[in-house]
Amino acid sequence: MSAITRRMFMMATTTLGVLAITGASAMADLPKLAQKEKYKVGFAQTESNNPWRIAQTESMKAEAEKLGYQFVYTDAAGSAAKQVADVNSMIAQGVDVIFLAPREEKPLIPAVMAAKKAGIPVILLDRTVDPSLAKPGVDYLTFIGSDFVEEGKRIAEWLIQNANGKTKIIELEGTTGSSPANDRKKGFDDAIKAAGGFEIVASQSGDFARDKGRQVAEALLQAHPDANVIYAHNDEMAMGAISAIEAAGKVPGKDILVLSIDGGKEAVQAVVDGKINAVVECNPRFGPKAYETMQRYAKGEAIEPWVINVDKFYDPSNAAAELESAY
Ligand code: GYE
Repeated sequence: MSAITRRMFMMATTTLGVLAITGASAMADLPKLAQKEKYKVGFAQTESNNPWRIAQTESMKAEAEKLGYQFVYTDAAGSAAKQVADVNSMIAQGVDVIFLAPREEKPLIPAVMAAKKAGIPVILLDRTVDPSLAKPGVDYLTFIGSDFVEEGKRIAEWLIQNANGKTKIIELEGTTGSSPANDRKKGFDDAIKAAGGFEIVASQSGDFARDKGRQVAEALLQAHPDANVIYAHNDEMAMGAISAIEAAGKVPGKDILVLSIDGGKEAVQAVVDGKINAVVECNPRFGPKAYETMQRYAKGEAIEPWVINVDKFYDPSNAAAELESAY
């Protein structure tokens, strides 16, 4: 390299460094997306074993149909390995964009990188990937989803205000290695520790699933008969926990407080019925925002690294009034 070209190269790298910080032009690395009337979009779903997932798929599909887009859909049935294969098959089918709900933070990195290499923009939906291994605006376009740390913190704050002497907590974690499980735990645990006077007597994964949640809650209630709070990382496990509490001859919502995240209709109804004490919403209706973000990118707009979904909060003060609008 001559002195001049070396100097120019150094200037370019410094400029790139600065641009990377400003965000917008960091997107230089990303695959481009042409402006078109109709797109062929791929949605790589992680599993379909709960109402949240089914509502999300429905929203993605219905909105694609409304726009006249071709919708390529896969369901990884709870397997990260299958989800990587699903993304590869979408690449082979030449979709314009891949919407990916990554089951776990690390195992889906190869899928994100393969799409980037193939020149197909990826938008992460509802869960994200390990930020030290893949970055928004560089390896994938953006993450659309909730602030899970905040969700955990909001539930903890409700408990801190309304515990009434109930301080022994069982935590039912979501899928191990998934971003909502990691972050809902962090947000809740940190706030509870900072408040003082509470004890998390057990914290175990129920894999975001109802029956697993019920089984884990049953075992943990037996091992910790003095537990009087159950915090579940999603509604499905909270509903499972309610069955476990009732099977133990106790009253959910009274003897044992039940806290949840998702805010589907069944859970909001359980708040009305007094079986769940508080729920943070995590709305699965992603369709409109997903395609709008894609279109903004095609138009050449700078896309923010995180398109944040704003969550509602349900407790006895508003559950009855909000029931109709819950998904
Ligand atoms: O809370 C849960 C689902 O990733 C935000 O995954 C999502 C979570 C949601 O299976 O019910």
